[in-house]
Amino acid sequence: MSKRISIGPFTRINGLWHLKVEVENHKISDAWSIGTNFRGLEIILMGRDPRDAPYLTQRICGICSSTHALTSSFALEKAFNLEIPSNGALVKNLIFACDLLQSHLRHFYLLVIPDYVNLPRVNPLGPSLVFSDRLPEGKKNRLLKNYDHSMEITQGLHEMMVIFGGKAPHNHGILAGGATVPPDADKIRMFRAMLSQVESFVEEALLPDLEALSSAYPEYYEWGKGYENLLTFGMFPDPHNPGELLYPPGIIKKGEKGPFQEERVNEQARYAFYQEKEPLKPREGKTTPLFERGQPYSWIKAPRYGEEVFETGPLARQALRGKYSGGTGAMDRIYARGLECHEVVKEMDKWLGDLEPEGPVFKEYEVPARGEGEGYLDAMRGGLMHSVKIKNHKIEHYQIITPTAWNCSPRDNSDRRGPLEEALAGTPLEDLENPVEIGRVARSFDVCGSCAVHMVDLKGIELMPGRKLI
Ligand code: NFE
Repeated sequence: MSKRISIGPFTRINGLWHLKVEVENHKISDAWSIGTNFRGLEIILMGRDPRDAPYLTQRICGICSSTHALTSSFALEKAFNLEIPSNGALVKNLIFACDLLQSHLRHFYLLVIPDYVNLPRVNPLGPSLVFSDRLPEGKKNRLLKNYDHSMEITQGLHEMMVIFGGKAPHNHGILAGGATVPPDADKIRMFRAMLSQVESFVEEALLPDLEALSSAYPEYYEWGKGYENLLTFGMFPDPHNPGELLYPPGIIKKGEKGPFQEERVNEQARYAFYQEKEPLKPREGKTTPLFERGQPYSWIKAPRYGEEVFETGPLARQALRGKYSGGTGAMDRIYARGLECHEVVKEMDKWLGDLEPEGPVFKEYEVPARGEGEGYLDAMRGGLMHSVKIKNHKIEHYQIITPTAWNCSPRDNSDRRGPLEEALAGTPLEDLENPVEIGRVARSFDVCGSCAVHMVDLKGIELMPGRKLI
């Protein structure tokens, strides 16, 4: 007998989101990933001064804000034909790397761990799922201590962002043309001292906790696999080679590596609440909300690579660079994300050493009357794209495609499920009253509903719970 399970709002993710699955014989037979609000940033940006875009687009989200500043500034620098000073590129990378680390660490300790380890229950707001702990007492206690400590470490990472970015989230340090804060010996010394605490935490807490968790739940290397197609736009602009990225772009299709081709990216919206249904490239992309009954069920469009479905994230980056050689299951995503923390801390140490104290961080420029640029860069959760067209010195067109849009997209125009929907299909559920496996697989993607959509549509929310999906 089949059964429907509906979880909404789906918690311990960033932002709002809703998930429905169909279960047959204790196995998920189908899934629907539902973005429940509308993001209208593209509309807000029309007619604005292009230089505002890195600041305004950061407001999409609190957990990955700097990535929008970085990618937006990257797109604008292409539109302005600007080469920025290497010091500025280093400062931008340092700000973004702090944000990446706080996001990855918060994801592991605060969002993932409660799916696998029973935490002490202090004034719970509602009933939680019931499952038995698998970790031995000693490892569990160490993990719980590190859970608390992770909050201090991630707060410290925000404080590090403030050294070069003025505030966190939504920093003021990253903009088109470079950065706002020139490094000096004092700032570098402060940043380095705090970085060494992060490094110790990653090596002494995160890596052993990751090992303990993954060896206690080996079935999650098999569960949550999905299409096994991985995509990265590349990450961290190379401060010394303008136009190059330190982590290269690329794809892995069923185990085969290949180049990433920007012209293949398109968005499809048959199942999304938007007027334009046909596949559109980012340059032509439109954001015309249209709530309608019938097929559509999400405010997230379906980004596709040509006609193929790809997931994106740290696993794609690590696998493409030969740093991770496991599979593509839920635990592989979690493991690769943890390994990336270790690598990024080491990169940051190198970048600090490359900074030229008091050296220039910004290249002055005039905003051209016309121009156009696309920034393809990985955010913490995977490939992020900002596309801008400028006319009469103002933004005429802007489009954003976020990593969560890739990973948590609804079905596309050919009825193919999104990566997370596909990853859930086939997952066994032991206890239908406590379907803890759903959260474990879904959260391995580090979902962010805020980035993928924005701004609440009260009418939509009212209608959503009662709507028939199929
Ligand atoms: Ni709101 Fe984001 C990241 C972006 S998610 S977290 O990483 O862009 O899609």
